[in-house]
Amino acid sequence: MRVLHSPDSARHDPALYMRRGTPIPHPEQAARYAILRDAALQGGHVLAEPGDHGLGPIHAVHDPDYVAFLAEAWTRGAEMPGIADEILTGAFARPQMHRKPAGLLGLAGLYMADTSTPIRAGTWPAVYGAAQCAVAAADAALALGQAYALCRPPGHHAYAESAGGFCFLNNSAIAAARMRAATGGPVAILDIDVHHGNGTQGIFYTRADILTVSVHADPANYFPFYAGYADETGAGAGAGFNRNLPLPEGSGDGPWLAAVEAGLAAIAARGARGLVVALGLDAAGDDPIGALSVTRAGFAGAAARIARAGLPTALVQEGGYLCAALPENLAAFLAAFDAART
Ligand code: OKP
Ligand code: ZN
Repeated sequence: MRVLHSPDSARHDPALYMRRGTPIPHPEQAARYAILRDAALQGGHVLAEPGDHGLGPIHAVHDPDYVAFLAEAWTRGAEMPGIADEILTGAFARPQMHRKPAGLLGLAGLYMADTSTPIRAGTWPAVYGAAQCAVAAADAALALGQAYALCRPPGHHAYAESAGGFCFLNNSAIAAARMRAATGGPVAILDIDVHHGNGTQGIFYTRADILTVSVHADPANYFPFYAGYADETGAGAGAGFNRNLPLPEGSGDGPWLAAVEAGLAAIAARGARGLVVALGLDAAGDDPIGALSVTRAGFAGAAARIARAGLPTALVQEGGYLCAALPENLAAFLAAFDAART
């Protein structure tokens, strides 16, 4: 398996995160990058850096003004008196509030959904490098059959013009748009992160050429709360091209793999020419913020089923947080995918 990774990923290292009123160490730590990279290396996979494909593939799914905000925010930090290591606000625009303020602090609340996405000195190089990995993995998947993008920070909660849920640029969406442009489409995204891929759903909700399918813990009492329900099936030209498969909290391998199979069946029925897997590993039973109970055998089973779909496949890293199972589950997934392809 070709592995695309960017050392700049480690330059975004958020410190704290407010969890239910208590500051805790941010779960999406820079250490995830080296842990996932080393797991891939020890699995015998071939590591490569992505090259620079520019802003074009990013602008294919994101608002240019939002992208410019991400790129420039840190260098405008002097506008925020008292700023230390992070640009972050506690005031957010509600849907009823439409004005775009000039100042940096207000822009942060316009372009972010929550307090989990601080912008630090190294944030833009990290998110840019992750997006480049997604682009290069899409290209490699079409050339070689499959590739894995070690994206960090993750992306599937980012909308066209907002960050949130640890995500800034939607790496999976960027990869899918790249595959759509190269193949003529249609292409599909199968999101198996434990959290619903709300940003990805939002980006493609009215499009029929990029099918979005997400398997996740029921959002009724779990992040991202406000999207991810089974009755969200797409709108306009995209009606019927979004599929959500929420599972009860605590579900294990059996129901999770059944949902993955249902997602793959929906993708096969649409004649997809390429597949992006939003590969969160936080459905694992011992993930520190997960809500399902998937085992290593479960991840291997999902990988084999996805590989056997026979599509050019870009695996794009999403969540999966620090625990002993994290590198084991990545190694098991990549090994099972390769085994099912040979
Ligand atoms: C990003 B990805 C914990 C709330 C968690 C943010 C979760 C972001 C997950 N009390 N809030 O999908 O793994
Ligand atoms: Zn997640």
